[in-house]
Amino acid sequence: MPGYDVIVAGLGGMGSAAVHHLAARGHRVLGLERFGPGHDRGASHGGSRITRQSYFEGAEYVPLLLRAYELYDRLAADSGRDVITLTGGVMVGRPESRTVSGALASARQWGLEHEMLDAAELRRRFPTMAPTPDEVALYEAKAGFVRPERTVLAQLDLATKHGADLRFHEPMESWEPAAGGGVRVRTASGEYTAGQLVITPGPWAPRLLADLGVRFRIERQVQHWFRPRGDLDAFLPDRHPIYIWEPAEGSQMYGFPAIDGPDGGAKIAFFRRGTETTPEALDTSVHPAEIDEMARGAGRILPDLPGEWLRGEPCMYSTTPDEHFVISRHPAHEAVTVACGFSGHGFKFVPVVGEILADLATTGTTAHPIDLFHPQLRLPAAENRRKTVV
Ligand code: PYC
Repeated sequence: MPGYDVIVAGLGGMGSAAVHHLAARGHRVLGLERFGPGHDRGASHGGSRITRQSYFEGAEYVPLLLRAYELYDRLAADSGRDVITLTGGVMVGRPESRTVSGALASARQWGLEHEMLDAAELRRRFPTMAPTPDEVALYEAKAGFVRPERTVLAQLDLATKHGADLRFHEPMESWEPAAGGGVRVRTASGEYTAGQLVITPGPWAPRLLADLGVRFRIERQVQHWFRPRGDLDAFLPDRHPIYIWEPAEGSQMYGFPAIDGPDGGAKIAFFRRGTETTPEALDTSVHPAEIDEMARGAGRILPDLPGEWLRGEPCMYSTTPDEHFVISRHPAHEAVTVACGFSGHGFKFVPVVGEILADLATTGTTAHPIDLFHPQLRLPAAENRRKTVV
């Protein structure tokens, strides 16, 4: 009999969710992680990640989001940690922009509560914001933010309480199918066997999952914190929503209220302005030209935000060509399940991905709708993108 029912390789957002759900269901679980618990070497750090239900990336994501909201609430209750806060959120751009039209299409399709605001009404409700006259916003009261580090630590704690064996600073070096079924996994410290392996590699996907046939692009993305000038209180979470903004003349930006009080600043970043990197080559400095570019972008949409730059932190997106996730049983290996390529919009799904991975690893299937995420059944990238815009 193998040593474990399931081994999970990689304990960032998705892997920590998988060990939590597997252990809570009573399976014998080993979790392996290259760094320490709640580390900042992937895409599960930075204090906040957006959550929202009206989803411009595709209406197919909405059922998963609804379940993720339930599971975040349950995680908060079970762990006693504050992992999700709803502040409301606005998706801003011209009516025909992907951000606005895609969010509106998904809200209509699923009957999600939302309001459409013209530029004057957006400015009236949120005086920090400076839309151009032709910009509109979809406002959603149920948007907000989740806390990535707290979420990972809560899931790891609960997994341990349910009996999972979690080993840090011990990455999976290789794996192979075991003679009688299942898998054999090697690390620098030993060799382990299990009936199933779940690989949640984050930016190590190109190396660990090269055989999936997906071209992952690992992107360095910088998150910036600014102390706004003017009325600091206007940036606090009881008055300020999260936002994703697609200016006609520039790159999509996203940001948060000052969630840790005025001294912590308010976080803002470009959504897709990354440079290609590898985990080993990641440049962890933030350069003056990047700060200037972010300050200019922020100044266009929130004129008071770029008062004083406080700090910046790079993270790594693992992006697929169509920006849809990869979640499935490995097409060539019955005993392996994979979850990767979250393309910068995955953290809000963390607990439901854990539930899906536990389903796939233990039964080979899931009731959740995940056809979009199969590495080989997906539509060509161009068609996938078209599906999200109406
Ligand atoms: O997941 O909503 C999101 C998001 C927006 C920008 C970066 N991530």
